Amino acid sequence: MWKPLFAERGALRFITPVLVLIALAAVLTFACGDDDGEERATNTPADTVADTGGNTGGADIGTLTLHATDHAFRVEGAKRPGPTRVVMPNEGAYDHYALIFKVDGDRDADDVLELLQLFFDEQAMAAATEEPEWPDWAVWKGGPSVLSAGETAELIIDFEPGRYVIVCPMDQPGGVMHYDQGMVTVIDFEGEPHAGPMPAADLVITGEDDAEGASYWFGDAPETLDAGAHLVEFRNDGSELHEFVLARLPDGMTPDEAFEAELEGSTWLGGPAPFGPGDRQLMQLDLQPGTYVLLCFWENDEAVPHVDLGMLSEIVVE
Ligand SMILES: [Cu+2]
Repeated sequence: MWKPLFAERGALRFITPVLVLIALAAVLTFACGDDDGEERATNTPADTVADTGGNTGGADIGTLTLHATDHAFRVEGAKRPGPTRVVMPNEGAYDHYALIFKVDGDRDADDVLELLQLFFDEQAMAAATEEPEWPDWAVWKGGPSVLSAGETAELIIDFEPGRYVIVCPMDQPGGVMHYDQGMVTVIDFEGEPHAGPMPAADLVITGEDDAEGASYWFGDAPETLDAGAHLVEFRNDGSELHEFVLARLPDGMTPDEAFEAELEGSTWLGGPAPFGPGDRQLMQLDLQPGTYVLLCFWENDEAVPHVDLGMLSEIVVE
């Protein structure tokens, strides 16, 4: 299985950056959007928003905006199937996350919350006599992973028609999961699909493994990149789920120093959350100079996170 962010790395424990205290005052003035955290889709051609970013040319791509607030998603835009730009501005004071599941049409948000409770609750897991099996009706479909306050993530995801449940599995502050505080939304992607095509990325990074649970790595991750805009394709060429969590380290810090500090002070950029073999998600990045790390916290059968088994790349942006 997998824990949203808390993963042992030897003696180290990755923790999410603590809340930005300065932003606390600001959050009080935020309009919180819908209180029940759920907006149903309306499917009209107007959902096709003019394509403004990236090198997508004249492609027919939807735009879905997931405003992340403390603690709700406010959803705007395209809910038709096909290639869709998923834009998540983190407008809250805390880190947020948009973990996407494709679910059977007769399932709802409560079914997913019940499932997550079973898998993420350490007491429930400890009490279980054997590890519960993840059901077929909920498929991991990536989405922007942990994203620091004030940052915006932009992925391009090809949605098959059907129902999706999106949750935030963060728990700052106080240890209550954001999805239990209203940060959950259900979207039915239906109607005439966006024709696409998916844009061509200028860089492909793969998630790979030896299919024996022993060795994991990111394929073709560059050691250096030029600053500026990059459209990156993250592709799962492995045999199990992988994720592509991306963080920029604090200025002047080496990766060793950053891990020593449990990545505190890093800027989380919302790289794709776990998705399955054969699948891919694109990400529009605007990189500033610095040192970045790409990480996968999915766990092998022995509950060792992939990051401990090689799934860690450093990228220096110049
Ligand atoms: Cu992995």
